[in-house]
Order: sequence, then structure tokens, then C-alpha cells
Amino acid sequence: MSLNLNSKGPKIKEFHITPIAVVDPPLLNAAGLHAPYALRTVVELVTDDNISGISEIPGNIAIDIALEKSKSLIIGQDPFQLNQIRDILSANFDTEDTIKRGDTPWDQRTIVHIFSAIEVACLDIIGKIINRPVVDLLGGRRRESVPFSAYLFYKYEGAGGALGFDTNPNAIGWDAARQASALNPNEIVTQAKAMCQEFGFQSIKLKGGVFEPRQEVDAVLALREAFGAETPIRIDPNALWTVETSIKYGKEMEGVIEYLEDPCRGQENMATVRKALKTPLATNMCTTSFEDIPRSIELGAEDIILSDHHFWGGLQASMTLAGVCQTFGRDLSMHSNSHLGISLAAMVHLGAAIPNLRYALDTHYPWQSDEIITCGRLKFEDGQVAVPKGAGLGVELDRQALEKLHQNYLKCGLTKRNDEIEMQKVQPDWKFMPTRW
Ligand code: GKR
Ligand code: MG
Repeated sequence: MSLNLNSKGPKIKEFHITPIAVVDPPLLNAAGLHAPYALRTVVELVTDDNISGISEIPGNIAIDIALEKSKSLIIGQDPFQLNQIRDILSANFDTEDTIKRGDTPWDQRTIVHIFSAIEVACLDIIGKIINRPVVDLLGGRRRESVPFSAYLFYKYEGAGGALGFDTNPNAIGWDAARQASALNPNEIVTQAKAMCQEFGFQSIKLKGGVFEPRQEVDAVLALREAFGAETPIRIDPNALWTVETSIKYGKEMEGVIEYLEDPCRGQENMATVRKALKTPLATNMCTTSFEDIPRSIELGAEDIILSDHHFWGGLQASMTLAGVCQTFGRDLSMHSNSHLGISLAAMVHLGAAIPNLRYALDTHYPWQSDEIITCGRLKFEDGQVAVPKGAGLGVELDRQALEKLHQNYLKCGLTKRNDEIEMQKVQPDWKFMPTRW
């Protein structure tokens, strides 16, 4: 029987896709170096009674093209009918198995991002129509504000954007610290102090997979020395370590780190390391879709799944994941990539709804200085972000700022993230290796 669910209710009449380029400093990771701009795509859906809903996802020309293709499928749909919207999208795009995520630290799939972009914008619309925040559409809030962790990066000196590897000498406080180099344990501790002072973070994550493990473990030990046992610390080598290296350094950091994130590649290897260590393992690389769950449970691949509504297919799917995690005794926390305030608002609504939030969420937000929402940069207090007030996501598009960042996109010439190419501009022989140490 075919349902005609579109006869009543609002209809989506406009679908806008705006790629933007956001200033990003030269941060290092397992895949190379961040470009001077991080790409994001902003989606805006507008209903026939002029209610606008927005969302933000990682920028990538392939995703933008697929979004463009989904326009004709989505225009005319009722934003409340999210199941139907998902079914229509699934029927019109090829399925993407988990292999398509790729070897890089970030997820390279297309369709999951499209689901997320459309779903979050629809939830924003629904919230505005019924005058409730998005968190209420996820079952209601379990907390008023959501804790985030400091996210430290090894980095070259530089502000990113037009300044590239140069710095703005007039910057002060975190704005200045964000531009400084961090290439050894001492500089990492300095970065951590500046970031925690500005944002009040109570826990710390170090992005690893950049230098040989000894240096990175020394940075963790230096952080522990500087911040004491009361500040939880994690390290994320983005799967660059072998099983042996993961066990060796995992044992050395036992009692020092709260969890070890993706030390090595693949569920089997993670399960071997997990059996050898007392420290919990977390992932945003080996268990990244519902398709991965059965094997994860069978093997015992990780303790904590770092969800990300951008690639788990949206906020409601992330709530389903929370249920799966509860059922199978997994913890749930959150992964991030370079992002602005629309994504942060969505992450906070989700973070406020999920049960048993034991670990502070990841966010790259301190590394970005641009913004595209009318209230300006969202505030952290004691490392936490309060659920935005107002209906829907509770944030509105600043159209002038959006246009400025869209112009950045047109000028910068980047169309997808490729950290290897950026790194080769500094070290021509550098090559990404899925496992390095
Ligand atoms: O921004 O360089 C980065 C990170 O490496 C990011 O791409 C990862 O996806 O933060 C992420 C992670 O936890 O793996
Ligand atoms: Mg990670």
C-alpha cells in the first residue's frame, strides 16, 4: 500500500546548498596537515510558509553534488515525515558500505552526510513549528549543558586562512596561542593551558599519529604532570600504531589516560589490544555504522563509540545508537571535525539527550574563529555549552557571514579535504601510511 503522507502539513519549497571555507590553522594529524581553510557545507530548507531549517556538514564536492541531486526528491516533502524522506533518499542513492569510509581519520562517505544534513534541517523546522528545542524531539533533555574536552593538536606556527603559516602579531590570549607552534611535549602543555584557561575544559584529548609514539606518550605524561590526576586525558593516534605498539604504550599509559582512542586499525586489532589492556578503548574509525555493530559486539572491539551525527546519519540515528550502546554495555561519546556553530548547536542538543554521558565530547570549535550564526560564537562555561535557547536548533543563519565564507570557498580553490597534499607542500616526500609505527 502506498502512503500519501504529503497531503497535509508543511511542504519543503526551497533547498539551498552553500559550500563555505573556514579559516583553519596548520594542524597536524595522521593523514598530514590541515589546509588553511576547512570546508563545510551549509544546508537550508525553507517551507511553503517560510520556515527555515539549517544544518552544517563537512564540505566535499562529491557530497555537494549528491545534495544537489537530492533537491528534486526533497522539494515538496513534509519535513515531519522523516522516515519517508529517509526511504526516498535510500531508494535513490546506491548503498555505501562501511569500506567507503576510507582509511583517513575522517569519514569519506556521502549518503550518511546527506541524511544528516536533511534530517537536522527538518528537525530545526519541526522545532520552530511546534515551538520546542530540537532536544525535545530527541526525547527531551537529560542535562542543561554538555561537557566538552580540550582538543589539542600538534601544529606548525600559523593562523591559517590568508595568513597561512604567518601569525597576527596583535592577537592576544587564546587567539595568539592558537597560532603558536606545538611540536613537542612542552609546547603541547602550553597549548593545553591556554585552551583550558579560555574555555574551562576539564578534560583533555591529544590528537596523535603525528610523531613517533615515544614523543606523543611523553606529551601525555607531561600533560598529566601539569594537570594532575583530576584531569582526564586521552590520546588518539588515528589507527597509526601496530597492535604491538598499542599494547606497549597502552600499558605505559595505564592509570594515566581515561581512554585510548583508535590506537590501531580495524575491529580485530582493536579487540586484541582491548583484551591486553585495562584502559578502555574508544573509536570513531573501526565501528562507524550500524552495519559494524554485530562484529564489534562479537569481537569486543571497543568500549566507547564516538558517535558523530554527521556520519551516523543524523540526530535520531545517533539516539538509536545510544540505545544500542546501552543494550550492549558500550559507552557513547562524540567525535568531531573542524566545524562552526550550527554543527555545535546540533551536537549540544544531541549531547543533552543521550543517556549515561560519562565522557566529555570532542569539539574542534576552539580552533575556528569564523562564525555564521547571528548570535556569534557560542560560549563555553567551565568547558560546557548550554543547550541553545529558542525553538529548533536555537541558532539562526547570519547571511552576510555565510556569503563571506562562501566567497572564501570560491577563492581558495579547495573542493575536498586532502591533508596529504597539504603536508607535501611542507615535506615533499611525505606519504600517508594507514599503519606507521
Ligand atoms: O581534524 O585532523 C583532524 C582530526 O584528525 C579529525 O579529522 C578526526 O576525524 O577528530 C577526528 C578523530 O577523532 O579521529
Ligand atoms: Mg578519533
